[in-house]
Amino acid sequence: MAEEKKGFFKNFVDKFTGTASQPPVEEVADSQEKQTKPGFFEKLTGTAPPAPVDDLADSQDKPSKPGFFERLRKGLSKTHESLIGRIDTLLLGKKKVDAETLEELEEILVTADIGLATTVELVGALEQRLKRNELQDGEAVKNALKEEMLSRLEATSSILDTDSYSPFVIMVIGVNGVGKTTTIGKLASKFTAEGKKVLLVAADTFRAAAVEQLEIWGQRVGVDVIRHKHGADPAAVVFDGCKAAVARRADILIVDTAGRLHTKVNLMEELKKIRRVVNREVPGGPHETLLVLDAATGQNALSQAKIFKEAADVTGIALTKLDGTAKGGIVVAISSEFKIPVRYIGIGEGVDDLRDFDPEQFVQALF
Ligand SMILES: Nc1nc2c(ncn2[C@@H]2O[C@H](COP(=O)(O)OP(=O)(O)O)[C@@H](O)[C@H]2O)c(=O)[nH]1
Ligand SMILES: [Mg+2]
Repeated sequence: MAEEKKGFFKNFVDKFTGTASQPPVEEVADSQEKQTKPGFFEKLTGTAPPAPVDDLADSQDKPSKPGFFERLRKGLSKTHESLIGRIDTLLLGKKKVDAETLEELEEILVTADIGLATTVELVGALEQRLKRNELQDGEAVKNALKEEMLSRLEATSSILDTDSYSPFVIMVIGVNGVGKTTTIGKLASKFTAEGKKVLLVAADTFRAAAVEQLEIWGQRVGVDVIRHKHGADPAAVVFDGCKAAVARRADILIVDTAGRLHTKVNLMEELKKIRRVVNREVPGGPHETLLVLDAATGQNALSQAKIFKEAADVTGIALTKLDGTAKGGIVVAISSEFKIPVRYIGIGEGVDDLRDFDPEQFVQALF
């Protein structure tokens, strides 16, 4: 029976990724979990601790804490080294640029998680510029690359407007460990600070600790959490959450979901069921299906985007853990390959380590 399931699941993954060489999602999910070293809290509860209270205090903009741009730049420093560092070595001081230069640049981009399809596009655009004699020296190539990246990011970028519906329902999805619950906590804090009334729904009922983790975030940012017992039907919690959001006139309802793909073959069915319930209770909802991806997983994040996009109507992406990874180039790959806007980026575990994605700011910090 177990064998049969595995076979079915593998077919399912192959069907969605269109290739058998992609890592199966079970491995994807596993790798996510291995990435976060379990500390005492994790061992105790089987889940990750929310940010320490100090972080919350920090968010009240202590003068000593560097601004978001500085932290973004610092977070992206490994990506900067591996991508821009190598580009500089190739280009700086170059008096003459030719097809060979662009070939070498292509290799750097592919190995820096920009993704094959996007790299081919970017280099194609640079070749056009070369033909038009616009690339006189190395500096010009670097500037052109920056422009081409920015224009691709800007083409798909759009900030999430939560004012268009009330309650505005955000369904948060993604595999285990990518940072869904943490992102929800940060979002709840952000929206509350904007004066909005927020309500959270703990629909990851698969792990008791997951509900608890969301509740802790709720307490910290002063937002109510609708929950059921561990193991309850997620759709039933979502039903109650929607009812409560309407009755209490909440502006925003954020639904946390389970992501244990390797033990829940029918996860996609569960997500569809949740979606149907939301839609019945809140016309037009969910208004945003936010896929959370962990930047540190690089190409795995792309396979996850592919699977979820086809099965779950993803309308936006939150890219977490851009701090401390060399795989930040994945932002460009996701935006230009999937044409799904990156709404938010996460650069740390603290409550104020999440921001609206700003392509201009991102490219400035990266370069
Ligand atoms: N460094 C870093 N860690 C993050 C970020 N977002 C989430 N995390 C951590 O990733 C781990 C898993 O997060 P969690 O929200 O429980 O993931 P979930 O299983 O998708 O709900 C936790 O230890 C979080 O603190 C981020 O932007 N940067
Ligand atoms: Mg969670």
